[in-house]
Amino acid sequence: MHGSTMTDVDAPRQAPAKNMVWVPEGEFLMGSEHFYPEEAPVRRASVDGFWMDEHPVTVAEFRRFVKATGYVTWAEIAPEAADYPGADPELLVPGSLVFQRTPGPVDLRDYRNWWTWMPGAQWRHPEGPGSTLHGRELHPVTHVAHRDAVAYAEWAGKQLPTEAQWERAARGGLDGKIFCWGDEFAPHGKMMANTWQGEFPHENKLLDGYERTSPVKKFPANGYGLFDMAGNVWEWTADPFTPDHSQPHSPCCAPESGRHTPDGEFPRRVTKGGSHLCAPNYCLRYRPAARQGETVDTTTGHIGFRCIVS
Ligand SMILES: [Cu+2]
Repeated sequence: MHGSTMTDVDAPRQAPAKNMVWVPEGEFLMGSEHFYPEEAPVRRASVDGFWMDEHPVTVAEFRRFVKATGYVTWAEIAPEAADYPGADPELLVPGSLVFQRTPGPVDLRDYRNWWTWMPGAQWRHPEGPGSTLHGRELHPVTHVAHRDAVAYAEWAGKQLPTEAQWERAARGGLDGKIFCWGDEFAPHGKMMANTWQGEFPHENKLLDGYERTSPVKKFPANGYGLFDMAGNVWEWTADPFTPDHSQPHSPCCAPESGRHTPDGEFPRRVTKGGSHLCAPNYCLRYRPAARQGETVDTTTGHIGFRCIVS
């Protein structure tokens, strides 16, 4: 329910699918100059109106897609040896990257301290073979590569958003604000998104109530009626990411798949929104301007997606 917000002004009468909300056309301020260089400069961008999923694609929704199509995700397929020069052959089995909280402080420059390549980890087993989706039907699906997100979108008759569409949507009509809801991280002490509270990556104070992903729609919607546009999971977009090697990666958000083609690294796409692993003391990427370039084959427990219809 979004009442008489500006979303109603130019909205076509009927949503193309359920649980989609209208993001109105218009100009907005894209980017930020207060955090990371890859977010600058602030510039005027404009998009046409479009429909967007009100929350990230859930486990239940993704399961329907897999049941209907027999689709096999990237993380379920053994990596090709040619894509991993020098890799230990024992690691060339289906798997994915799983976050593991460390017992104490670690060197924050080495993401391998908290990201583990885990054989058997995939969307059905987010923390590895022993883990299940029991009780997590309404959590965002994770461990999906870019092509898995595209395949779902095509099946659903939808598309992945561009970065500009995603950021326009995330801002919810609040131009130039730090967060999707304003400039204050926790207004009146209220947690507005599933992020990391405490010292990353060993101390999670769980002030938001969740250690890993959370069911969608547990935190307030933004001005357009969209949920989970900050935190919970990073979301794939359709846009290529232009790498700038002069800028250091912040590894809490950008584990490397380690996979390379004979021609070099797999291409990168922009991911948006930050995740449950984004910590105030370290990464601060639960903001609409924040962005990361992930290689298209990267799968983890903190990357998902949502779709649009334009
Ligand atoms: Cu982060």
